Amino acid sequence: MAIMRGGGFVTVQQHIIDEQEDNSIAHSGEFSWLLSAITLSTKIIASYVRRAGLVDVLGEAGSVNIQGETVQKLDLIANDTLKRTLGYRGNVGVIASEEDDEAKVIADPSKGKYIVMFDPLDGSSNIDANVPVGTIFTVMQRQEGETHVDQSVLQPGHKQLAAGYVVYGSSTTLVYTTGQGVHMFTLDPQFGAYLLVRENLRIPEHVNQYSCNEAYLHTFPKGYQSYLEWAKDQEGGNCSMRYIGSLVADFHRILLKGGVFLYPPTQKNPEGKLRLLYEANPLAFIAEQAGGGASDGVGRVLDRQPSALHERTPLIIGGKQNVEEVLGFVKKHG
Ligand code: AHM
Ligand code: MG
Repeated sequence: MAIMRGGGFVTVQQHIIDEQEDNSIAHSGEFSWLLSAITLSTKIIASYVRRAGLVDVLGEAGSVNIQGETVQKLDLIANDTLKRTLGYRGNVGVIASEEDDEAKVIADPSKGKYIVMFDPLDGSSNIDANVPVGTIFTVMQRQEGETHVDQSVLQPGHKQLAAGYVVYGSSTTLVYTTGQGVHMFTLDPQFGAYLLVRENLRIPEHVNQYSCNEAYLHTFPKGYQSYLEWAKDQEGGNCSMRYIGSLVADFHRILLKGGVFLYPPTQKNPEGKLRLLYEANPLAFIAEQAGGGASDGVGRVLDRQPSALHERTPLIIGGKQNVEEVLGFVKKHG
């Protein structure tokens, strides 16, 4: 149910404005202005997702992105939509996307002081099968005295000012943090507004459920294999597994119900598959803000210094105790 305040609904813009005064990005009104570009984009993307099958948006676009992945038509629509709306916000200086080779400068540093990075349509290989997909985004401050934009985007995740995602599922849901808890909104399709439904979400500390593509098990490092073997024997065999194959949807379930998501290094992706800057970092920020944890198997995701825009990382993310359990095995067995 939508949460009412003073007899009225709370929209996402209103919620940001109401955030405490010591939060500079939220209080300045700038984040509200910037986020309104993202919410507008996600409403447009949601409308395409809802009509998939009726309009010509399903299937492959006939190209491959810089990461060697087949681009779907909806990937392009989502990417263009975000770039177009963010481009009209004067305070956005740099944008970087999973679908583009390089970060793009759209305003000089005196005006465009924010960097926005995004995965426009996470899990897009699932779209033809009507499985939830999503948009993940993060906002950072542009570095002072920036000499080259590529360097400016390579900041560790603990410097994020705000992060969030939208899941296009049975409903369209927005989750965001500016470092003051994690808040969730549902898009009311009748009003076209995101309305507050949960505030200060907390990931359960421990739930006996994991989320992992075990088809690659034989190529995981020993520590991950040992954890998965051990987990199945816990609590009298009452361990379960859920894997959607859209990171944003798997993470959203964990945020609400607990458990742990793992994408270890594999033979095919020795550095891990997921991208550090616009997949792992925003979700790690949200996980920590909700009392959970996120590790790359060595240390905290948010402390990792990126060296490339499309850098990949292994990812262990979810309930605090769940993540520590996995790390115990990874640190012991490698
Ligand atoms: P993408 O759709 O943005 O390229 O993201 C990669 C996706 C994630 O959403 C998901 O967790 C993962 O790839 C699934 O990979 P796999 O099919 O190897 O299990
Ligand atoms: Mg993705």
